[in-house]
Amino acid sequence: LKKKTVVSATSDACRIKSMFYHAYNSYLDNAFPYDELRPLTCDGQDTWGSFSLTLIDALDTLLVLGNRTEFERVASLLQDTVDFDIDVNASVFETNIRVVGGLLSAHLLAGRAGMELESGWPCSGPLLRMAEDAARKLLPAFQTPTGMPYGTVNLLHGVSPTETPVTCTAGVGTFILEFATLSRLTGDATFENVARRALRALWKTRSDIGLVGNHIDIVSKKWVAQDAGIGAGVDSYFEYLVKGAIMLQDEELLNMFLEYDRAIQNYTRFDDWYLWVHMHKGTVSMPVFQSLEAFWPGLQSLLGNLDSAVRTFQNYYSVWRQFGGLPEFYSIPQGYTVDKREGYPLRPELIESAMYLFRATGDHTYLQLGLDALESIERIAKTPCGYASVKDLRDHQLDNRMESFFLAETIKYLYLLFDPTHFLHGGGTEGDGSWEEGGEGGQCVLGAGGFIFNTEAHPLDPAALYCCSRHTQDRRELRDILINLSQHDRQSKQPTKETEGPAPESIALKPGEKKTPPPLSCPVQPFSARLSILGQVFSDNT
Ligand code: DMJ
Repeated sequence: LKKKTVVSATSDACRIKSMFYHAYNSYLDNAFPYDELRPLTCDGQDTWGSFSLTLIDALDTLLVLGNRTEFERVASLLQDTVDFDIDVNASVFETNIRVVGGLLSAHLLAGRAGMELESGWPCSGPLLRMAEDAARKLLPAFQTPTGMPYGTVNLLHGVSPTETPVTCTAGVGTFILEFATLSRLTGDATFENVARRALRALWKTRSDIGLVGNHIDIVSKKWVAQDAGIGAGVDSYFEYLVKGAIMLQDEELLNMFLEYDRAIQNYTRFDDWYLWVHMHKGTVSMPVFQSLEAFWPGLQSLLGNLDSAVRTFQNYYSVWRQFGGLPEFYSIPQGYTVDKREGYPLRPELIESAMYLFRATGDHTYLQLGLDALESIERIAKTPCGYASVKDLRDHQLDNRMESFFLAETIKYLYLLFDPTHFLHGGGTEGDGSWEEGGEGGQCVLGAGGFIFNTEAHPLDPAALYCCSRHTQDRRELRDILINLSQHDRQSKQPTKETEGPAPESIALKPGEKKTPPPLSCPVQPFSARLSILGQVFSDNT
């Protein structure tokens, strides 16, 4: 039985790879450098910007599938061809999760791809600089009285004076993973600070019963759309509170989520479905399941709420079986699709949850969903030129669009579902075998803390964040020491009176003194401790 499972897992992995290359090669042949492939007309179009979005989004999937040479080729192609200095109005949210997230993840995986790395990697590198460049273009959107960002920014000119101040909740609260990663890798705190400011401002706007709505005026702080739920417009805000808490070991974020979760369970959950309710009254406004909500069981499993995750997954899987895909909206009382929301744009969320739940339970139900998804997509959405969004699951009409998340997320999660020993799942042996240079002269066990996927399925490595923060801290300490030394040198040349004051506090650890260990630890000591070991040079003389 074991042998059979291995054989079929291998052939499933091959089928998923063929699916990827059918779409990917067609994008390169027919659509690059446009953002997206149009799979019915076999050409390309710009959608979310004008930055070869599909290629950026698909870059780390190449490595996930084991294609190091193509990963390296595309990484350098993107450096040569993509320019963010363009007069384009771009979504702050989409640019962050797809472009910044995609480049950050590729940067962090470059070591594993066997690419030549510059000496400061992972705290510097060309893909990191590209990610930073793109993220800087988004910063003007955060310059608002509340710190909550506008939804759209012009990459060249900043926020248009006529820009609407109404942003969806996810558009305010889905930055902490990418922005904290950027800050901690580069040492520039600006990104993490703006993301946190936005999160705190949003937190303060919750209703008396602890819920947030769907769209908010980021200047007046008034809720413009007051439907509270876990789907479209809100979803990744909750996801980032949980994943941000895990990646940054941050209790503030976790507590925010847990308080929301109490209200969500209380007001929106019925028979393990999640409905939409009025954020102030808690009364049901839409008894609808949205396909975007299917990330929730995966998130619950990350929090350890397995029973509830499994039951909710079963509800959503029953909808998949009914239609061979998840319609954008599904009316729970009617048990059918909602008018004008019958499409399935090849979204990843149910497969994503299946991956987490298979990892947590080992139950083959989740592999079955993976097989169902593979079959459906091949049968309904495949065209000679790629895979097309399904316009209507009832009659299988297609749309001339292949969203970049199909290669970034849907295929990646499918592949990872069928490869439970993949390095991205982390766990156990991973840290041992992967010593890699980190920071100048320092070593970090990259990957040792597992990986956190951003909401576009781009894996981020918490160990790299920790190691680069420490590297920055080391440099600051060294700078302070040198300043102290030069002051000390000057003072010692002055008459004795000047040197009689209290000794400046040593930066070295005192004998027996311990630093509180950080939640993730790298196998080297802080710079100050290393100095103190090297003959207590500074502590003895001060
Ligand atoms: C992706 O861009 C992201 O997963 C986002 O959080 C939600 N929408 C799509 C996938 O459905």
